[in-house]
Amino acid sequence: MTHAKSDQLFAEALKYIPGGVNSPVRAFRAVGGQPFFVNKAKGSRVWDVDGNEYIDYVLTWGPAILGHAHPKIIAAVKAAAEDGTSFGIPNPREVTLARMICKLVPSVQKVRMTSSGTEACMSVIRLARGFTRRDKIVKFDGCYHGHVDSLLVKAGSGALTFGHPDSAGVPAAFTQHTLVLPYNDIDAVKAAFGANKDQIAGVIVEPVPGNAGLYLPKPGYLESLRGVTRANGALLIFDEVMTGFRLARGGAQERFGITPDLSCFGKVIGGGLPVGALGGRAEIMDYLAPGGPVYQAGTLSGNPVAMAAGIAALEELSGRACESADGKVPPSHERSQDSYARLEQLGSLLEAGMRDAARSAGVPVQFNRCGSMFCAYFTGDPVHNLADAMKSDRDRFKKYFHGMLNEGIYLAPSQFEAGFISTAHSEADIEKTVKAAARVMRTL
Ligand code: HOZ
Repeated sequence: MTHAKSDQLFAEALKYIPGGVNSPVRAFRAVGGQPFFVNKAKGSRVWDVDGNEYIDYVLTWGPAILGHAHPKIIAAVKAAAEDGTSFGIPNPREVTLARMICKLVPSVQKVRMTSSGTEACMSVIRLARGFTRRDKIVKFDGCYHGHVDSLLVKAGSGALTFGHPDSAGVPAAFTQHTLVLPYNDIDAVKAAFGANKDQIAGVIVEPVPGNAGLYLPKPGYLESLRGVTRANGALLIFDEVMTGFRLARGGAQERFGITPDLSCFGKVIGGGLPVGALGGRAEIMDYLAPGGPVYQAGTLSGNPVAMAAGIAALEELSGRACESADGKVPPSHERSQDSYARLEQLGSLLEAGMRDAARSAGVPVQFNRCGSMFCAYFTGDPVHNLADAMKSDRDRFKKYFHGMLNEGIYLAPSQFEAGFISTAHSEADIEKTVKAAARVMRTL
């Protein structure tokens, strides 16, 4: 595999772009080597500028749940762009996407669009504080809620990957109201509420944390979070930027049967264009300006082209369910071979194959999976939180990453990111991936 053209472009990029990239984890620094440059993506594949083809499990970090360049999304984007790329005044597509989200996610009665998941998380924190008139926010170590100042404390994703989970440039005063607790430890949450009576505005959590690899909530954990927040007059905020419309039609909250007060979305909701959103109970959402005192705004929020892509993606994922006359959407598990059943099927095939590959190679691997999200940790111990994730052998991960890349399989270039499967992946893709993993694992 040659990367001459990518290397040349990266050398040029380094001259004009800090680190040569517009988002740090893309730089490959956690795994060594240099990033490749992509100029085409279709279905489950991406092609780099040197003509190499990869089966893609990064999927633009989650959004491409239908695979790359889905024809319905491309058609919707083209049609919307023909009518104008931005109006800065209400457009009908905003209403359509908002109505779809409210139907698909019952905890969301009203929704405000943003242009990224980071913005959604930034605004949701302000809203929670404004609504409760309390200042403190609980977050969990290893969870990442975008590059929001007050939440860049023990953060996951690139912040963790590059060893700056508490970013430089964030004044200590900006994070003094952020309480950071270990995930999956409900006693720690109870203790925090005990020590900060009537001061905690809300608890923000990735219901299935996907920014320190991937680990799942222990049975009863999310239910307990719901109970403790409610008992203390605090809001439960689900950051579903990764899990929304991915782990089920109604996100992790549908999959685990929890009703948060507020939720943040991004990635899948934009069909590959920049869209984020925050939503929740109407009485809380109405605290946002212009009706309420909590200010929030955005020039490109509700952008018609981005809305068109999001509508097409959710329509394709949900079938006619979004538009049903009675407005009721059956939970995904009650529907037969739909997108989510397909993703589950592909996910379990990958999980079984990867576990087999590790077992026969004699390499200790924890293959964590939830629906179409996954992560392989190189440790013999189960991974339930950041401390467990940190036990993974990262040198082994690097070799695994490059071994897979050489086999034409593109995984996230960091131990602390999740992998994603799309409906465009095939059984043959999974089989090829598992066979490659079996070969690579024997070399670790
Ligand atoms: N925040 C993304 C990973 N959790 C990375 C985004 C990117 O580098 O494009």
